[in-house]
Amino acid sequence: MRIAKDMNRDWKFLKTEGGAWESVNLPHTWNAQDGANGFNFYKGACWYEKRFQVTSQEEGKRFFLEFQGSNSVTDVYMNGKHLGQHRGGYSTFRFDVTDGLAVGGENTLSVKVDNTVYEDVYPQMADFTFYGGIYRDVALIVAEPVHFDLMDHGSQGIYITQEKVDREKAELTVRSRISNSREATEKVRLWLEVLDDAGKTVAYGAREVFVEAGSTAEAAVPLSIENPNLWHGLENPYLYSLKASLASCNDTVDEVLIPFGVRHFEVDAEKGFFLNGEHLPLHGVSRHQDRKDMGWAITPREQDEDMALIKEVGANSIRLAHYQHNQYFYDLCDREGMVLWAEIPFISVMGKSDADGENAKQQLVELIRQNYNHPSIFFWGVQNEIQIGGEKPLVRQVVQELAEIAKKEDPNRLTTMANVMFVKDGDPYNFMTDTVGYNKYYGWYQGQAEDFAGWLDGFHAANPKVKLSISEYGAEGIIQYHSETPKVKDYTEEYHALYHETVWKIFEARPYLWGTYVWNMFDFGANIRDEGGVQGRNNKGLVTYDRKIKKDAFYMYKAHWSKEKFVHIT
Ligand code: GCB
Repeated sequence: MRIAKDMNRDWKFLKTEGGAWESVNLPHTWNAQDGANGFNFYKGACWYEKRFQVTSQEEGKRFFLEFQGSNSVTDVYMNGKHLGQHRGGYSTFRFDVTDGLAVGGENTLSVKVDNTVYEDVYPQMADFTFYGGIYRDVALIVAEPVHFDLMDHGSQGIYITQEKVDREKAELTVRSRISNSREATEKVRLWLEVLDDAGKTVAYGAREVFVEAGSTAEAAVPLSIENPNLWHGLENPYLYSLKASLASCNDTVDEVLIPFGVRHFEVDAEKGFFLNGEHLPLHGVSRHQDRKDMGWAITPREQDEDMALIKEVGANSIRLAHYQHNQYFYDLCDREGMVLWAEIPFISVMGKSDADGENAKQQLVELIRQNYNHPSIFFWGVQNEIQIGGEKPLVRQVVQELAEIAKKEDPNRLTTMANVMFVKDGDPYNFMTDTVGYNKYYGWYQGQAEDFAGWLDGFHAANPKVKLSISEYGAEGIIQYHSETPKVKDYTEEYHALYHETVWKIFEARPYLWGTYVWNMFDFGANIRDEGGVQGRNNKGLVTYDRKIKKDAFYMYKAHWSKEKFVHIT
């Protein structure tokens, strides 16, 4: 049976050539302090090293090293041998380290991580700090020679497709990839069982699969759940579990448990978002993954705290900007009932020497395969404000290809993207994805908050078939600044609150908007910024960077969105 060994402790870290090694534990970033202090933070290649033992009882197993996120170009060496490189800072990646591992002895794992900006690794230019380091968990997975595939773009090797779901029945297809590293063909028995939340079996299926020596085979098994309990957002985030196991010669050799939920949904260009046939206006916030003095090297404690604040404000949807977040957070969203927009960091610009956006495509495939089974995800976002100006037809083509890849990987979810102001109304670009979002900043970067009404109605009248959302809107609000007569762009907490109150009224009266996403739930580190005298930070959050202070606008949304009862004092 497989086991995952925690590899987070007792690393050595070296920042600069010729410098001193220091002891660290993961998650770790070398920019925890300098990353939020203005324009200069350390970008370059740093080294991590860890020694560990593998006991002789583990002879004959397969070993995989799993990194859940390391920013952004990572080279892995085992006992001096280069195992490979991963480009991209947000997805899980694994290396099969079996060959060259000293079983019954000590091993040295060396990892070079580089957060230099490369032209072909996304993102290159964006309004957030690119914290360097192995900032998520590392594990050593020890598996039997026959196991569910661990090498398919960092996925679990098991994909649950919801073919057709309604109140009477959920028809599923479970596609399993099975790997055999033995030197002979193996006959394995694949056993799939769906358990309800009380652990009772509600569906099952089995298959015999022949897996040739040194290869991977796939098996698709249909399963159906009668009268399913539907996953229904905050109201009923009901989860089943899929227990998938493999037996060879009657011995169970691998087993995984995958939580999942069943639901159906659609977006209507006039009426908005529907979950299980019921209208559900998406009251959304965006979230970045960093925290003051920690950067991206956060732990479950910070993730839980973020979720508690998002629930408190009453949001039912999150845009996880602008990259793949930690698996822990997607699991949390499944359990809490958040409707998610998940996206890749294809932001602002395509590298001049990048011919076809290869790295964006790779990150999209990783995002989808790694997160395929999360019921909370409804939208795959393929780009954010990527510049498609006249001389850049190639960028349009790459966006089109990304949308096609997302559909091919996952025909059952909707594609989306976050456009910037300069996409013209009526532009066919608006139809490359199933739905679109616009990042709009009336009342901050241009005009007045009230201007939203005219723009929205004009856009909707000119493009009645576009399924429209507001993927970002917001204003800076710095808690040290106050005014009794707040004005546009004065950075005060009062203007921030007034802006949101004005804009929210406009959105609420327009049911054709399928979702709206406050930019941002939390202030975040943005090294390029110098806003209102605060260097290195974007202050558009409803809550401060350290999560200690909820701004006035937080309470405004809480009053509108939350079901919590308010006491009116007269
Ligand atoms: C945007 C970007 C986001 C920025 C935001 C802002 O449109 O997508 O990454 O942080 O504007 O605050 O300017």
